[in-house]
Amino acid sequence: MTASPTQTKTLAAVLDGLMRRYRERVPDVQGIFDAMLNEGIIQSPEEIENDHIAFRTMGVPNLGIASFEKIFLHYGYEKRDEYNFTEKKLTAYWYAPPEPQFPRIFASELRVPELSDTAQQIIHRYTDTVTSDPVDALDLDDAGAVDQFLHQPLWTTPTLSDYQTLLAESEYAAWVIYNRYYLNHFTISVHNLKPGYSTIDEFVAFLERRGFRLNSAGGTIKVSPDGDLRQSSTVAQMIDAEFAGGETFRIAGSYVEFAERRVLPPFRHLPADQVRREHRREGFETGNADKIFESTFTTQTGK
Ligand code: OOG
Ligand code: NI
Repeated sequence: MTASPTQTKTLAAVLDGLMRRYRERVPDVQGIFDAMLNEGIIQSPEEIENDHIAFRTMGVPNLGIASFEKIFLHYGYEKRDEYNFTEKKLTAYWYAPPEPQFPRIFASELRVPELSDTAQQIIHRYTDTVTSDPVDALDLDDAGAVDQFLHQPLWTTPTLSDYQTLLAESEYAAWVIYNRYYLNHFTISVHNLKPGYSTIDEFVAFLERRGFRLNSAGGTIKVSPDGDLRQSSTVAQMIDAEFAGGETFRIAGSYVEFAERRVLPPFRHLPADQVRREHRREGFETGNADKIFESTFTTQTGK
């Protein structure tokens, strides 16, 4: 499917709104841009290719992927492969963009019915106030309305004690109950950067020299079994969250990811200047993603 010029324009505005708030919330984003500028890897942050962005959702009636995906399907995104994370009780899909200048989308959902009764009760206490699919009530052609929707509370602010009970059982549940649809990460494509920084190993070495904290779950660099999708991420930055009743607590916010997609075997003979997105490894990888989720988990943020 292709998007109309109006849809493309609305999509660009929605993505700009997401990125603006994300940059404010995650100081590492500007920090990494500054380090790349200072190192001469880029002349301007606009040169950076955004491989994908990611969202997390709560799998309950009227919400979850079935609701959330309608926004981006409307702009011409196409739903692709499904991924299952048994231990984390998550389901995810990726979505291909209508045009190659837009990022892919990775959207996941917590399978709430698999949680303990206590955790389910806590989640439903908040989400049951949503009695119809809120995306159905949105004018998806109005970028301002969509931007506001993605950054508005979908349910009341949780109490610290509910947050902590969820955190003990599912770090993902705790993240979503507070952070909702805030952009979880954006992803710098490293394979089109200049020589010396265009492999994940080189780029990670640069980030480590510059003192960025990287997620070490399953090793700093996550490699797909075919060897062609290589990913790393920062450890989520902490935000001072205010809970119901005014209590504050430092919790995990969002993080930054880095991805190298290697050229697929049938195209490896192509001269570098002829390699385009369709010649590289597509999609995602369950084994990599399983560890990248942990970028917001206490096991990483509390290191
Ligand atoms: C998503 C983790 C997975 C990827 O690229 O495989 C992921 C999340 O933390 O919500 O981003
Ligand atoms: Ni990702």
